[in-house]
Amino acid sequence: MTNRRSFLTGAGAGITALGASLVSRAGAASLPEAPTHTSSATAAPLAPTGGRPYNPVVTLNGWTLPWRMKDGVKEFHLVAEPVVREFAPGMQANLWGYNGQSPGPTIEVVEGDRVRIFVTNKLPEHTSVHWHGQLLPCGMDGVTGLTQPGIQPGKTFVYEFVARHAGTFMYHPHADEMQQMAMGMMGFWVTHPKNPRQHAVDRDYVMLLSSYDIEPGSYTPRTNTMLDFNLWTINSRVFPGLDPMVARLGDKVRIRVGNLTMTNHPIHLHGHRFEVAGTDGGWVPKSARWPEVTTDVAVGQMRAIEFVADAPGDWAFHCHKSHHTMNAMGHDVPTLIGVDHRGVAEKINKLVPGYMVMGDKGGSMGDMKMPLPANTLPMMSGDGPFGNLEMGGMFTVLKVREGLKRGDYSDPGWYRHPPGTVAREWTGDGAEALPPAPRAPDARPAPAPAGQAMDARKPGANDMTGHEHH
Ligand SMILES: [Cu+2]
Repeated sequence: MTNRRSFLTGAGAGITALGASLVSRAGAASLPEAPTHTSSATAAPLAPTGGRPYNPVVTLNGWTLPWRMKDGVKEFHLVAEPVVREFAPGMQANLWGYNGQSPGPTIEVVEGDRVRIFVTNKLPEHTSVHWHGQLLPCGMDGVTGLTQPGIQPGKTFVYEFVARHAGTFMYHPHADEMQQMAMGMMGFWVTHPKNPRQHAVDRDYVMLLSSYDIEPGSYTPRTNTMLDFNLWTINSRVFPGLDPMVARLGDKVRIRVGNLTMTNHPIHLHGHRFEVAGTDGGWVPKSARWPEVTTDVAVGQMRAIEFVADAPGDWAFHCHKSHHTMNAMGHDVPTLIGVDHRGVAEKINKLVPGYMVMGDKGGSMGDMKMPLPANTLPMMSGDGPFGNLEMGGMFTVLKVREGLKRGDYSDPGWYRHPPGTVAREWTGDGAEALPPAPRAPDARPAPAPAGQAMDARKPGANDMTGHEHH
């Protein structure tokens, strides 16, 4: 049972170390509402309904958790539970999350706020919530076995602490982590500065990176996969299921990216230069920032990038690992560039109807229409104004436009390029021939010596692209 008086009086310099504790039956009657959200559209920023003012963030294809003020304390109610999340139209997954969704709702508070979070466990096993990056009493840190017992199924725990410093944090279980995080249990936490003019930006996007291993046609992630995931997600969505990020020309934009996958993600933005303005440790001093176009977000890290959206257009924003901008498919496919398949497909088709030749001219699959199992997504897809984008996974578009309204996040459609500013086919100008393209010396392989036959190489089981000599 929580002693609220000692919590409130201890909220200043020396915080009374109260552990996360079970809510009593009497206390449960006065629990704050636990709103749920099932739409996978981006919710409008949630303006503060009380307390100190702040500029709310936008959770891409997600939402912010409403709260209530009780005796000067901001109260939130998280419910850990199984959820169904649409990754993109055409594919849904059985995940675990909070309040109807994975990731859970974003929690937004202000530096100095006293915060109370009720956590109800509707999962079939115990859980806990760790508040990644927060400076808090040890007993509120949410590590099962170390700082608290697990929250058993059906039970509600309460966490109480003061949001001591402004910044960007995450929350996730510290209980059966391998299963629970692989099932999508995570959320974002933003503590706004006391002074809303400090670190002020016009648009503030937040996103969590997570990864899943879901066999095409099935619905539940394989949770013991360590590295070989096949769905790389932003807020448990994949392109083309991700909304664009919208900015008005000249807006100052912040994008906060947290990584709760098992590998690093070099996050890359086209057409702009940005600075890393914050980490989950706090704000980076101005003198310590430098210009970047890609920043690596390592496992368990958050990076807040900031830039001025000074270039109109539709700019790609994505993880630079090319396998992370693809959707589900096996990776045990040999490289077949340069192999002549003519005639082979017809023969195989007699044995295996529907067989198709892939990869002999490269890997482009944008225009291939493959029959897919019921619940999966094409590997590379997304229709753009010039055809198929051949992208999936951790990819979306930053749309910078002149004359948008402040706070208008609706999709402005595709960019209309000024005449003469789009790459085009060269058809000659009638007067000059195409200038010769210089070639690197010895760029072509030497012809085989006369009399020596070129024999085909049998690929070994583990070596599909190596160079063996016969
Ligand atoms: Cu990546």
